[in-house]
Amino acid sequence: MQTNTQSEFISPDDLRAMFSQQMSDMYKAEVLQYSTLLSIVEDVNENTLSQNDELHAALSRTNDLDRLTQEYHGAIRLGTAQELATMRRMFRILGMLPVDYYDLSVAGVPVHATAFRPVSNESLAKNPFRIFTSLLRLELIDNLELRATAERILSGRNIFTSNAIELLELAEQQGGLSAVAGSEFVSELIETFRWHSEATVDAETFDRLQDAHRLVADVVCFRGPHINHLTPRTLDIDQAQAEMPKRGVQAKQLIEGPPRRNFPILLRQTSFKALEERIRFVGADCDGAHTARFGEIEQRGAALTPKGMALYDELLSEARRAIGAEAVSYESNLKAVFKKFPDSLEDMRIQELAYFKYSAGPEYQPEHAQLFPLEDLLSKGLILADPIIYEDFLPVSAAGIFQSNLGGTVVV
Ligand code: OOG
Ligand code: NI
Repeated sequence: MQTNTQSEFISPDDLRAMFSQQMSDMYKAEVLQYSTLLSIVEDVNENTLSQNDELHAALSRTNDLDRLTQEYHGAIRLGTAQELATMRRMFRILGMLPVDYYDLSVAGVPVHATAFRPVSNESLAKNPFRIFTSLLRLELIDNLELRATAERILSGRNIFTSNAIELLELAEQQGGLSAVAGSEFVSELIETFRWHSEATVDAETFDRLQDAHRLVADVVCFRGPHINHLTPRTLDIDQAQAEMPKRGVQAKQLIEGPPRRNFPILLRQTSFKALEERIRFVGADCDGAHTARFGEIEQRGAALTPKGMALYDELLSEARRAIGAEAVSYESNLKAVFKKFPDSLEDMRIQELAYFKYSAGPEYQPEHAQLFPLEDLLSKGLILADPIIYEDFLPVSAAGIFQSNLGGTVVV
């Protein structure tokens, strides 16, 4: 365990590693299929690496090899701005800061979101875990009386344990936590994300909120923001997708994001369908069912420059427009449209579509510096250019993940 010798505080990176491990253990115990998903990803990654030495070398150069087996992200949905404000303070102790803004109301999902994640290369390399955090937008419920009911229920709940709040305040006052207090803080915070099968409302209220949007019921009717999925990183998402049904896991039909390529870009994601779980309502002998929790996998590729991102957005819209016009399969159409996105590292680099990290190759000597320009050094293999991995999310994909797990009812 690393501590900061000057202050004797445990580092936020270590706290985050503990947090993601405990979250994973809790989710494996709660959602049995998730363990199957993890073993699929492990097998596929092992298989992919054993067949591709170049990929193995590149991942080890960019520090990705060690973090492959760790969960990459999870997701929660909060009910009030106050909950979000306190969550921001909690995540800061774990070295997770809000990055980016995602407005999902444009896709009919009544939330907006950010992702709390490590930002420095060093922290990302130590533990990449991040949480996609959505905030419910009750103002998008048209029925004013129902909106007031939801507001009243949410204002009466407290999603953090009192110990978590105390330790948070201590951490903020001292500028950190000792190893002992830190590990207590993590265990207390984990409680916030635990699943509770007892709803906090009666069956009738649940149904009315569920009718407004399934997501509203999921957020409002429970004691806290249960973690709704965790996502490990796979090196071959198509292989993992094909493997899922073979092991009894019901996969979502489409992989979100760009098509399969030789050199992956951005983010491709797929999930298994949310499980139907028994829940208990307030009131005598009243049981019901709720579907919210699922498992997801993702394959990450190169981060794109604004120019590359504009091309991605343009091609994705083109591909989505074509659907519906004819009965072409989504995947083959996507692949055809994305032919316009160069699929070689050199083209992506020279056309400034993706970001790269440069490093000296094994044969590089100081005198080679005279051989500049860079292109000459690159072509001789003295300097190596590796794509920088995309660390954020994609709004259209996120909306697709939400919808496939909550049904497509639109409230806005
Ligand atoms: C979040 C869905 C978004 C992703 O990977 O894009 C997401 C949710 O369902 O709460 O996790
Ligand atoms: Ni996700």
